[in-house]
Amino acid sequence: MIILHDEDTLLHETVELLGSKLIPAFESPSRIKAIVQSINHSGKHDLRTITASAADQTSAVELAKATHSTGYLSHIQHVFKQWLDEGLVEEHGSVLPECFRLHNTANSKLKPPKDTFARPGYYAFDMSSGISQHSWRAIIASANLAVQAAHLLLPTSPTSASATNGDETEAKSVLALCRPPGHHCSGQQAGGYCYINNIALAITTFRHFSPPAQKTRRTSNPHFSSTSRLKFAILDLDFHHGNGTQELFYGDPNVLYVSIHGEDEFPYYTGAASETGPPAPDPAHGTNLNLPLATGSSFDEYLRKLHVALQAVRDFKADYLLVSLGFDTFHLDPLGKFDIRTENYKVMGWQVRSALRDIPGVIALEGGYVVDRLGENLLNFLEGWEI
Ligand code: Q9C
Ligand code: ZN
Repeated sequence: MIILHDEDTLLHETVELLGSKLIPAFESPSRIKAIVQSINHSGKHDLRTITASAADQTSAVELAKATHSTGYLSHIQHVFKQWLDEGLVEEHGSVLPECFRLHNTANSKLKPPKDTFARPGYYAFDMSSGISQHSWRAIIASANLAVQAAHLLLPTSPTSASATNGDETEAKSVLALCRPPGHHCSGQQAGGYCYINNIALAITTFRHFSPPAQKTRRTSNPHFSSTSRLKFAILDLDFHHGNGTQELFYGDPNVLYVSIHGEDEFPYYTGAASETGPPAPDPAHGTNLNLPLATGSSFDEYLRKLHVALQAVRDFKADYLLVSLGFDTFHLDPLGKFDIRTENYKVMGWQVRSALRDIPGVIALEGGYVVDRLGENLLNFLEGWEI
């Protein structure tokens, strides 16, 4: 597997509340360090450590504007320095929100507060979205990894890994070691450790940089015109529902979002099976599939949902697959509640890949918080994938 990593992703280091105690965030730089160490030790994969150039960073920000508002991006970039200058945070501290935007009949068009201290609450939906001194660099490096992974799969890219391996049915895939993760974040609210939706940037990259011939594709479906836009299927395997990704593509008939996640868990307000896209006859009806799974579920129960998910992805006939890969489904995870073991990830990887072998895919890392088991869990998933 081609695996992309950028050391700048280690620069983001923040805190969160555990009950009423402020602790170092579970989403920590040590996660990526542990994964990289395991990959190196295995000697098995094509690990490419890259550094986003100034041009890459500019390009990632431009691509991010298709997903996030400029006010939001500017806030994430500058808020730490503004807090520092106003004495609201110490050099090694974190910016955290206080008062979230609230439903309000009198003023439906809420503007960001003028008060520097109040602004983080406008641009976040929870308190697991702190911003430290160098967070922005890590956030952009993380997004750039997803962008570069997409570039490697584009048919015309000079650095292309090429769409296939020579064998027509064997499409390439690239894993991006994204950190911070992305699937909880949509237009202009950080949350759940996410700031930029990395998967969405990969999709924007495919759309923006595909050669004209691929931008529109022929379809055999007589109900649509002879050409349609590129189609994408997102398979979200993180323990948590990817509310941000769902929100971004809910009305998009060319993007299928499928998620298996803990029922009634964070982020609490989304992820129900009833969320199937806009009502018919909207063309996006049916392009959202939530498969909530009871907490405590076994791997057998998980596999049953996975088969439903994979069948939906197959039926959608996407041009590209995006996998939001989280290891917080692990039985020991502090934030997850499924009974999934290390060896199960090999089966999981094999199941996904054997069902979707013909679709080129970007795999982006999301959650997973048992740091000293992350490496082996990921290696098992990849081993299954590459059988
Ligand atoms: N303070 C991902 O797995 N809640 N995000 C933490 C402890 C946030 C999970 C509760 C969980 C976010 C990408
Ligand atoms: Zn998660």
